[in-house]
Amino acid sequence: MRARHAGRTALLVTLAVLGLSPLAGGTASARAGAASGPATVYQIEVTFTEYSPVSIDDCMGESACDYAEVYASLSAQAFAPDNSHTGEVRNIARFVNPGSWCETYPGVPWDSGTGFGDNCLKRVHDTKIYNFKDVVMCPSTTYSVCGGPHGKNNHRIVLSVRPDDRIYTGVHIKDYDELSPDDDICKANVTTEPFTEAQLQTLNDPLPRSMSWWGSGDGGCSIKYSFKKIGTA
Ligand SMILES: [Ca+2]
Ligand SMILES: [Ca+2]
Repeated sequence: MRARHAGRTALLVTLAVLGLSPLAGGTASARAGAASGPATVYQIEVTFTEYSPVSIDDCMGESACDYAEVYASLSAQAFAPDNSHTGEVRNIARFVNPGSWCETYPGVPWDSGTGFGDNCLKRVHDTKIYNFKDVVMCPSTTYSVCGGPHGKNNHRIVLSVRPDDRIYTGVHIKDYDELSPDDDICKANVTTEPFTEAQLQTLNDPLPRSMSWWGSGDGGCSIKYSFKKIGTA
């Protein structure tokens, strides 16, 4: 769906091979349109910067109230005007069969290294600030499985964005509970307005953007992220 100029290009090539002019009988405006060509594709880097748990309330059994054991999925997508979209996902621990304490109760530290903490629940404390660059995440296109190995500094997603596209950025974090269904403690997401070509040409956030979510008595979140144009394709 994204190659929306391919058919036109193929037609022009075919006509050229046949020695025919696609402009025969055309108007000046038609010629101008044909000369403009496909829209430039901008490579926009979405960086997930910080996560801060807010008002965590996780009193279960012997657990304290102000920390949680989490797994998560982060997503950045470029949406075309027809709502077709392309993008990537980063996953922390796992949504399918979560609950692995991985030796350390309850959950491993946020910055546990690759290999030790890949699929383990991460322990986060209320109001502290956690950098997404420090947590091992795996790349994917879905929340449910990994598409590659876990690693730190895996907090950036590069999107191919055209003029009039919007960018969706979302973070879903869940708190694992042994004795009750897991709690949503972050479902923050923002979709931008359509970008103009001029905006895409100079896109480089001087400060991180922010989004927050508060949807239950179990906790909420504050998330920081940023956009930067790194090239064209
Ligand atoms: Ca809970
Ligand atoms: Ca919990």
